[in-house]
Amino acid sequence: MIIVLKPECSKEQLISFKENLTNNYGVKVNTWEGVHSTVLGLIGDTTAIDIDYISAQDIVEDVRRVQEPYKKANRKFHPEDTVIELSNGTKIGDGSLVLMAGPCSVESSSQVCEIARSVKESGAHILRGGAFKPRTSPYAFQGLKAEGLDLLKQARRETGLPIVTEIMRTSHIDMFENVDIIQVGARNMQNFELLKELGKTNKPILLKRGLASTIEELLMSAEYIMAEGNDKVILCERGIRTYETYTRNTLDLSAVPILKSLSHLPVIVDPSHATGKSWLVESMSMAAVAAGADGLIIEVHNNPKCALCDGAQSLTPEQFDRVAKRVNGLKSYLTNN
Ligand SMILES: [Mn+2]
Repeated sequence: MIIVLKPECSKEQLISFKENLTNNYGVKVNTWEGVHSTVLGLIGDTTAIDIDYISAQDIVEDVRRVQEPYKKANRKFHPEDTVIELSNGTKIGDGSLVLMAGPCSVESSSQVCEIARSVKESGAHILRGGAFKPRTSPYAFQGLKAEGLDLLKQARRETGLPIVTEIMRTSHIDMFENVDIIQVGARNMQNFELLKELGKTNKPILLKRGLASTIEELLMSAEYIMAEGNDKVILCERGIRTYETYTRNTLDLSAVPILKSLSHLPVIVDPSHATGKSWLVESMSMAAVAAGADGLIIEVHNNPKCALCDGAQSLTPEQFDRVAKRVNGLKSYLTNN
């Protein structure tokens, strides 16, 4: 962290400010005294220093971080990739391509079980499905809730596929005890109380990027979970809101290599919510794999026209089968060349 002091800063103020920094944060302070102003360079772990507190000091002209404000999610302090292993042996982040597929919402036993069987046959490793749905309108279908969780577990019993589903509130954590991966949706990416509670569990957490969140904000949200002791975080790029209206969101594929370089956590891509259009899912899935994604999460419905949620972006089982074949083909080409 670099701090530029105002020209009028006195010797006494400088000494007491430096003492304050050393005593409170345990950092080493280097000082460069120029003709017009003095510059301080803080060496050590500055993650706990509140940049707003520093800039609020009368003698401070400017302050800038040169180190990322996250530590546990930071590749600098953890160079090896994090690999998350589920109880059935499925690994995420080990260099393979993990496919998560299933309906936006769980609607009925036959619906979710039929989709689970077909996506498994196409090579999916994990079944996705929403039981609690964060909908833009309070009048839209809100999900089957607890019954939806039971139906996901039924589909898991029938197919052996681990399940990933979204949590919306802290008080539901106990209900998610038997879920394999807990998803935090885009709208809850900065629900810090929820993140902290999930950090106290040992469940893998699929953390989606908020629709108006920066890459650094996503990593800071991962840091919230990890700071409580849970380092099993999977990052998910699902499109951000821009001025473009043709697609539901704008898929920020550059986030994939950037996140992989800044962090050791696995990164997956959701081409369904990123585009909102089923015909774009295949090309964006291919692009995500080429960009280095560790996996994809794709919405699949056995009858998209009648889906209670997100039908326009859902693939049919046949379309998913084609996408799975193409991304797996691309992945093996990239691995061997
Ligand atoms: Mn959806």
